[in-house]
This record gives sequence, structure tokens and C-alpha cells, in this order.
Amino acid sequence: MKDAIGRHLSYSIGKTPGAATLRDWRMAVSLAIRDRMADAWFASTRRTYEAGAKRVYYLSMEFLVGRLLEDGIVNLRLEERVSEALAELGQDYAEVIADEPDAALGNGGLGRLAACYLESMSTLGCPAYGYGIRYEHGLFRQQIVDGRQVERPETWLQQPHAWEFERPESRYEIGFGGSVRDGTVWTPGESVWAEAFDTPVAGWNGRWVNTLRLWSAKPTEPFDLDRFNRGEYAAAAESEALARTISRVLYPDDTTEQGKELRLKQEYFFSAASIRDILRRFESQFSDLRQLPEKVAIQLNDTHPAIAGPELVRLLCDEKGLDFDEALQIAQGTLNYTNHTLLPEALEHWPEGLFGRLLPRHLAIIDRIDHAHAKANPSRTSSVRDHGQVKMGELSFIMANRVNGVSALHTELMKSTVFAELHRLHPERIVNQTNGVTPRRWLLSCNRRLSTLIEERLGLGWVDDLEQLHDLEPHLDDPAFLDAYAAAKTANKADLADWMNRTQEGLTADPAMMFDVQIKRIHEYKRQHLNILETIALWQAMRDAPNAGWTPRLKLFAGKAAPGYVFAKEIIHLINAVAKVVNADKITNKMLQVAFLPNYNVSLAEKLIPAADLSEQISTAGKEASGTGNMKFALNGALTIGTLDGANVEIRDRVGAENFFLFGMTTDEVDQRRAIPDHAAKAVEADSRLARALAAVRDGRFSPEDPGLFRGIADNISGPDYFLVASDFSDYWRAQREVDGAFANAGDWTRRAALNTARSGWFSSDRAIRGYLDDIWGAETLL
Ligand code: RUG
Repeated sequence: MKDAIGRHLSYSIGKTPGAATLRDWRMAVSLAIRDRMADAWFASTRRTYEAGAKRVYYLSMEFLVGRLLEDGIVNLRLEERVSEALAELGQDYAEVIADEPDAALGNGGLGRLAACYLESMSTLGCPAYGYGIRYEHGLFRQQIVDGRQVERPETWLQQPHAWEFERPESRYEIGFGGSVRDGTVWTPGESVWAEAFDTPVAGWNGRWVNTLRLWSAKPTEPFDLDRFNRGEYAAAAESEALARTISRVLYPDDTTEQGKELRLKQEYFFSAASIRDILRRFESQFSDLRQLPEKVAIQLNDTHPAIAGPELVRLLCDEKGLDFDEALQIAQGTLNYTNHTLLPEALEHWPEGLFGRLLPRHLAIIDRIDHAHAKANPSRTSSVRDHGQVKMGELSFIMANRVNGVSALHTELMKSTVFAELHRLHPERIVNQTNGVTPRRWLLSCNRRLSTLIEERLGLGWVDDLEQLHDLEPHLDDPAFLDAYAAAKTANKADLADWMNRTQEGLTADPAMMFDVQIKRIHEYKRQHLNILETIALWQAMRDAPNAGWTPRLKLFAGKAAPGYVFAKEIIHLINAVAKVVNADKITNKMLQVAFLPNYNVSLAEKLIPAADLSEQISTAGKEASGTGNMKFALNGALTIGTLDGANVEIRDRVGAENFFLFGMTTDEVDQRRAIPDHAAKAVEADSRLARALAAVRDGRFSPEDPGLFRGIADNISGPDYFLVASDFSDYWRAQREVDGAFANAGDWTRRAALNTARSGWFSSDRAIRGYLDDIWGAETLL
């Protein structure tokens, strides 16, 4: 290992040890690790060809992979060797790992899920490719300036990326616009190259390696020399710059649809390149296109790649000469669609005008698909085109062999709400696959103390068979185990507290406090404003009775708001304003501290989750499709305070109701409550704590220099309150006081935390991928 690192430092990076920077060392180690993936990578490809196996293609606008070096080292089981080698070379292992920028090619849960699934597919030996976009700028970097979110560009590719292989020979010309002749001959008005960059993804033990293939946009005409020679330098480079725009930035949107032409271009760009690549690979091995559904399963991660359906039909018809009905049947047998949200604003639809201008042939194909479907299902009343919009959810459903939701509750709601009619027509099509997370990253490597303790008791079999964590339960009767479990958590908290106290002005975190954590995108349905309101009420109650024996708490928040989502940004501002007042209050600040940690990303999650005591999963019931953070917290021994929403329901079922703090309305109660006129005003009237907390917000207690600053938030909660913050407040307060009581009994709390770990094995992404393999893809694993 030492030689390999040294060789890369000299001959790949071109530096001597004396001249090398931390980045040079990190690059050299990364290249040495990447080398060790190569043989298994080639072997995985060879075996797939030899077996004539079905391949899975996961199409996703987002792959939130985070840092890759530690992942590679851990999965190849090279930790000791790397850290010894680095020590001999005078370098610090942890520093080298921490030097890597996060590849933030995703917004949140959906993108991180795609990353976990790729890793699990490799762990299981499922022949698979991830297909996405190689954004030059990932999700924006969040700064907090005077309490407000400020967005800065993210620049992960400003330095060389150690993990990828550029494949200039694998490129496709992707067209847009133009016209259609004779009904089928599409002549695009403009085009760009989609060029492939491949990153190997190694599974546990490095036995199988799949590929993440990301497309980068390159100009077809790099440069206008005539214009340059005339001195028109900017104009000469214009077409090049325009082409590159397509893979320039990740849309910083989580659950709202961006009606931007560029976004539709991005979607078609990567879907079309991926479909062509899939067909090319298929045809290099098989001769009959009718075999496609037998040899290929394509998963559409949300509707973002939905245009892949019409594109596949177009290629089969217009270029391969199949007739339309056969092409459609083949496409429908090959494609599957995962829905991740029921929020109406997040269900993609495109104005017909824009769609027809950009993709004229596809719009005609969509109509034909829709007509064929309507003809076969005469009782259908809806259609893909509606009120001048092309509805991508409907299109995805019609084009898919299987459609899945991401938690049991969400899947049932899909059937009864957005897809009610299509479900009636195709009752077999919707299936559930509850999300999962990879235990390699989300326990083994992010929580060394706990994973070492588990290894001492159970060995390492749980790492790729997470249900083995159940075998911890007998150890819960051993006081030494519980002490060690508690010690691991306290040490994680102490590390985090040290780091926060060094970096967060005005904060005094003490590991003896309860670490109460809410980290996720900032959104009204996720209800960070419910949490901060309860924080205010708690602070007021503490000031009223400082000696009432309060359980000391640190309320931690982190998350990004979409730049255009004004209300979410106000919530961030309010949290920071409350933190400033509360942390400075000498009466309460030993009992209550508040922090908003800037720039939430995968690496910050890896720091926070192992140190959490309490996990806040408090969305309005029916709104969070699943959640995956909720699973990571439970696995790492945080107890959840949560509503009956998304996968919370299944977490509670598995860890036991007594180890979960439930509160709030159910989905049915939510609907009933919303129907009551003035429901929020009534809730405020009925709860004096809520009224008082809201008054403090409204009257400028946290914004003395601008008393009206947060009035909008208070007015929303006591007025329309679509997300029912006011109506759920009293029960949330009750549950939080139950949490206080429980935390005060340290021994019992540790037992309940350990039960969360022991009973969370089902939430492994390996289990989820097995579900997809069996119920959706019909594919075999080759390990
Ligand atoms: O909001 C959902 C989460 O509930 C879910 O856990 C995650 C993965 O399935 O996907 C999130 N999501 C939904 N991200 N974007 C969307 C809508 O495009």
C-alpha cells in the first residue's frame, strides 16, 4: 500500500513527498484504492456477459454520493493497511479522508437513496449501472450570514476528481427542437454530445463492482474560428458555453417542480444518452430486440427520467424499424417507475408548448401511447395531456411494468389518491418497496465506536446481513454491554460538541445534554417551524420555573432551503434568531441550547447521526413519502419522536411502540382537521403555551431591531396553517415532555436506544434491493 501510494504520488500526481500537499496525498491514496477496484470491475463485467445475465439500469437525476475514499477503503477492507501506510508516510488518515470534497450531486433523500442502492447492488452482485448527470456544480454551498441562508456555488470539480474515468469514445449526439417530416423523421434544430464518465462502485468485500456512468454535455461545434479571427471572442465561444450549460448545475430543488426549459433539456439529455447506451450494449450481446424485457430492467427514479419511455419507443420504431405496438410493448416490459412524492407541486408536468418545441417527435409519440392506452381501457377518464400540460407521473405509470412507492403508507396513498384511476385499471402494477440505507456507510464507517462494539459481540456478519443485529438483544441483559453502548454514544457526542464549540459562535454544547436533532431539507411539510416553536415554548417555561428539574437539551438543526422558497428561508432565519437569544440567556443556557449548523451535506450527516439521542421526524402525516434519515438515526441508537408518516410507521412497528415517541394526527385526522374552518385559530386558543410562543415570534422577541420580521411565520401558523403546526402542537409538547422524563432515566434510555439498533436491520438497502430484484426487476444476482 505504501509503495502504491508513493508510486501514484510520483507518477500520477508528479510530486515528491517533500513537496506534496494534503490534496496530493489524498489523490495518491484515492488512485491506489481505485486501482484495487479495477480487476473486480473487469471481472464483474466479464461474468455478466458470460452469464448472459439481465442488467439493471437505475436512471436518476441525482446521485448524492458524498465522499468516496472512505467508502472504497472500507468496502475493500483496507483500513488498517491504508492507515499504517499513511502513518509511515507521515500523514494522518483522518485528515486525508476529510480532505475530499463531498460530491453533492443530489438534493436530499432521493439522491442519497440512489447512492445507497448502487452500493447495495454491488454488494449483492447484481449487474447494474447507475446513469445520471455529471454536474459541474452540485447542490449549492449554504452560508449563514446574519442568520440568513446565502447560496454560494459548489465547486467540487474545480479540483481533479480521483474516481472517474473519462470515456470520450462513449458519446452520443443528443438533439433538441427542430422539426418532424413525414410524421416520423425528426431533424433536431440543435444538438450536444453526451460524453460518459465512469466511476466504479465497489460493494462490501470488493467482490463485485458496478459502474456509475455520468453524462457530461460537450459542444458538437467546439469553437467558431471565423468569429474568433474577426476578434469576436465572446461570440466565438458562445455555442460551446451554451452546450455545456446542460450539465452545469444541479437544480436546487427538492420537492417543487422547476418549470425551466433547461431542466427539461437536462432530463432528455441524460435519459436519451442512457437509453442509447443501454441499446448499444444490448445489441452487442443479443440480436433480437424483443428479448429486451428479459435482459434489461430500467428503473426510473421519480419522473425526472420519464422521457426515457417515449425515447425508447422512438428508437425502436424510427431507428430500429419495429412497429409501434411492438415497440410500446417492449418498452413497457422494460421500464419501471418509483414515485417519491404525492405533493402536487412536485409531480412534474410540462407546458405542451415548451414540450412540443423541444421534443416534437416525442410529443406525438406520447399522444400515440396515450391513445393506445385509452383504447385498451375505455373506462379511463384522465389522460397524459391535460389542461395544456404533459403530466409525467401519468406517463411514467402507463409506460411502466411496475410502479412502486417507497413506504407502506405512501404506497397505499398512491393507490387511493394520485394514481387512483390508473390503479383501478391496473391493480397489479403498484407495489411497495420501503426505502433502505446502506449499513456500510450508515453504521460501520460513520459510527466506529458502535460498530466496533457490535463486532466484539457479533463479529461482522451483520454488515451484509443487517437483520443479524437482532442477535444483540440477548446482550442487553449484560450491564457491561449497555455501559459500553452508552459510552460509545457519549464519546460521539463529545467529539461533536468539541467540533461545534470550536466552530459555532455563541454555542456551548455539553455532551451531558440530550442531543435533539432535526436534519433534512427545510420544508413546511417537514415542519422545522413546529420544532422551533416548541423550543420557544420550552424556553419560556424554563424561564418561568428555572428550578423545575428540566432535562438539559441541545436542539440541533441543519438543512438547505430551495433558493426560491421564501418561507423556508424565513424558518432558517427564525431558528438562528431564536438560537441567538436562547444561547445568550444566563437563566436557561445550561438547560437549553440551540444551533443551526450550516451547509448540511452527507459528511455532516455522518458526524451528527452517531451523536444523536433524539431524532425529529415530525412531518404532517401523509406528506413524507418515506424518509431515510429516520432509518439512519434509529440504526445508530437515536429514539424517534415522530408522526405516523412515511417509514416512521414501519420503524415504530419494528423497534416497538414503547421505544418510539408518537404524537400527532393520522392521515385521516389531518384531512378532517383541515376541513374545520379556523382550525389553527382554534388550536391556538386552546393552548396557552402555543399562543404565548407565537406571540413572542409575532412581537419581535427574536428580532428586536425589526419587530415585524417574523410576523409572517406567526400569521401563517395561526391562520391558514396548511401543514397543521398549530393543531399538532399540544400533542408534540406532550410527547416532548415524555421524552424529557425518559431521558432522565439514563439506564433505561440506553436500553431503548440499543433496542432501536438491534431492531433496525430490516431498513438495510440490501433488503430493499432484494425486494426490487424479486418483485420488479426479475433479475438474478451473480455472487
Ligand atoms: O421526500 C422524499 C422522501 O420522503 C424519500 O425518503 C426520498 C427517497 O425516497 O425521496 C424524497 N424526495 C421526493 N425527494 N424528491 C422528491 C420529489 O421529487
